[in-house]
Amino acid sequence: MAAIHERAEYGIGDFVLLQELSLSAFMDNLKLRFEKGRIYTYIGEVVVSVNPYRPMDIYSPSYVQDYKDREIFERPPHIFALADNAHKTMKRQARDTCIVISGESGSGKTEASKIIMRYIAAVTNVGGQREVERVKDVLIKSNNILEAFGNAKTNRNDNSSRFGKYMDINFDFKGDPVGGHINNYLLEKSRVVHQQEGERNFHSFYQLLSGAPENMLNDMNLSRDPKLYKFINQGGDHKVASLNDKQDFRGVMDAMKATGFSLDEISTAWQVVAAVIHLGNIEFVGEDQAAVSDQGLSAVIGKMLQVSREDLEKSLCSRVIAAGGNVVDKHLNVPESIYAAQAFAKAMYERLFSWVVGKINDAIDPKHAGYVGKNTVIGVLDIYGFEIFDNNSFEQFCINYCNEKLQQLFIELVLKQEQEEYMKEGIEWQHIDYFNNKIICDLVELPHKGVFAILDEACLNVGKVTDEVFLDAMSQKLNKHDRFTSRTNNPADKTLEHHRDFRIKHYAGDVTYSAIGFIDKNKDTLFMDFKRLLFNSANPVIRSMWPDGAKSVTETTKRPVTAGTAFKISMIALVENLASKTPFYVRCIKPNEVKSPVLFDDTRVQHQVMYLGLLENVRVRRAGFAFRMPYDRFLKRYKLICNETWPNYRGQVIDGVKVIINKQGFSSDVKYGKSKIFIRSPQTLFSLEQAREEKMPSIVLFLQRLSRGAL
Ligand code: AD9
Ligand code: MG
Repeated sequence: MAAIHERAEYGIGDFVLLQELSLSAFMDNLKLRFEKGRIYTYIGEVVVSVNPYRPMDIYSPSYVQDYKDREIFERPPHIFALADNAHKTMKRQARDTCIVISGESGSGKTEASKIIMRYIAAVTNVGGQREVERVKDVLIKSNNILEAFGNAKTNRNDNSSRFGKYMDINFDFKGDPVGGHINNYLLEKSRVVHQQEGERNFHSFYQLLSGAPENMLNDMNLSRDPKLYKFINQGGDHKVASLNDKQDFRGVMDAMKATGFSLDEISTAWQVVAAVIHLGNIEFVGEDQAAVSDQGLSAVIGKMLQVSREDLEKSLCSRVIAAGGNVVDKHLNVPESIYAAQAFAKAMYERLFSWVVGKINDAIDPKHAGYVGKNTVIGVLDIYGFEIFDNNSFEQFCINYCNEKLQQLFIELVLKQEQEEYMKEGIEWQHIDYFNNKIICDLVELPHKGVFAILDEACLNVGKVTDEVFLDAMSQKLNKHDRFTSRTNNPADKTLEHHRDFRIKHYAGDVTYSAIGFIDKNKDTLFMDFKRLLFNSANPVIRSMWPDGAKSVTETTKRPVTAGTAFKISMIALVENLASKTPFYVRCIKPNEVKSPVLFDDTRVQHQVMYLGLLENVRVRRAGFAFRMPYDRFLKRYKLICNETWPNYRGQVIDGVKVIINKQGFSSDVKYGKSKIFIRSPQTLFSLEQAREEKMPSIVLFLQRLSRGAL
């Protein structure tokens, strides 16, 4: 209905209202709206958002006021309306809600999540309680910190989230935020040691080098030039036009202080970042037994981590192992030491990131804020989008699996919700077919025969644990699966260039993965030596990041859960959590590959519209009943089009609604539910709205005369 509040030149504000539903009609409308700067369009209550790639003047306080406490159809489509709806539902019905933001890399998910958080912050705490203000401040500023340590420039997005984030915001009974909690998912830590051409390491590295004061860098023996450091110079040019590393460094420092990080904690965080940078430049010499070639460099790393140079070098060049009850030192050769140094750098950074998330969680823990009463939550999910790179590895596999899970949830909930609403209101329901991507989720996650299970099994192999073994096992077990291909299964397929490639037909497109590195990344082993080294650091903050370093060498430990399985478990839990809440959806679309504010790439957009199932979404809304509205709202809105109900109807609300419908001749197009009227066709709604528009001038005149006392 939102379209009615906009001029026709902006297209239709709700796809449900398209005169005739076809892919081309959908595309034309989306394109027209994008070109007119209307980036939001509804499908019922779902918000479709097209990345404008330019600052938009639609988030100011006056817009906030426009959307506050309004119904979704009262104003032009906006993500504020969705945020308001989620907040209202949570507050009025004391129900947990969640906002699921999906779309491919660079489509605007993270921006959407920040806009939603800022809206919620703007409309709450009118009483100005200090603690609530603090919580809101931390919630918003935490984004700076998380993005610094968890985002990076990729070839898809200058500010790409390289971790998944689910944030619960807790509200008290008045609807004010009193705390929150962040769950983070699988940081892409391989980036710490390796970047593809055109990409960067995490922002934090460049922020430190550009933004840290001279004396701080001197203390860290660092130069300002990222080109000098191997772990952060592999992608080529490190300058990103859309980012200001120097300024962002200051922003992160302020945010850390506001969040309650102590000065010691802040400097430790940057020392770990510095240690990782230096670790990238360490080199090893020696025949069978590796030794660090530049002891000056290991001394600097030791200083950063507050461990002795000797202990550090020992951890890099040897391994303590328990053999037959004896504890022995096993020397590493040069390749093994290089491998160890990389594993160490990745693990250090990952621990740092989790520790940062933990600190933010401490600061926003509702209990910490003294809040112990019952509270409801709004969960906001902003997770890495579906991605296809030139070279896709274990990380892309996990990220794309995650997107499959979310798509599956969308399918289930959108259908489930409709079905439940009809049942609740006692209305018959008509089924619409979807492409169901469950088959792909199963391909990845099923016990024994899914990719993760096959991978785990390959990792357990004694002796020949290689990526080839894993690929062979997949080729055998998934031979019949029409969503899986490898060279073994399909030798004629020349698109699988490398014999170690395999391809999955995802709901969002075909992705060719290289099996190289899957075993290693899945096992994710870090020698105990490093854990122990940092557990014994003289710096208590570093020690606190490595509590598991306390174990003794001979202590037998259970085989740790593999990275893939851990990810799978966390995704299943996430989906269960989301399914238990009332969901709201933002479907983000990337208009082009070149970050242009004016280019609408039809082919790319059409592809996204198709795989996101947006057309089916509209069909579901239309096949049943395109519109539903509580009786009281309906009467209030349309009573002016009927003499019997204007200016006031004295009987039961539902009877008033029936009078209007019968008078207009629409009785065959509606059904009366328990609390709402259901309108089947958009045309009926058009006519009602038109009748209302036509009546408006005379009503306005009537009201004016009334106020002048002329009546
Ligand atoms: V990824 O999966 O994390 O790689 P996102 O999160 O979907 O991706 P992001 O929100 O980071 O994409 O958006 C990419 C860029 O698009 C932003 O850095 C902005 O420059 C631009 N963008 C996105 N949404 C908006 C908006 N509503 N207004 C203005 C926007 N610019
Ligand atoms: Mg993002």
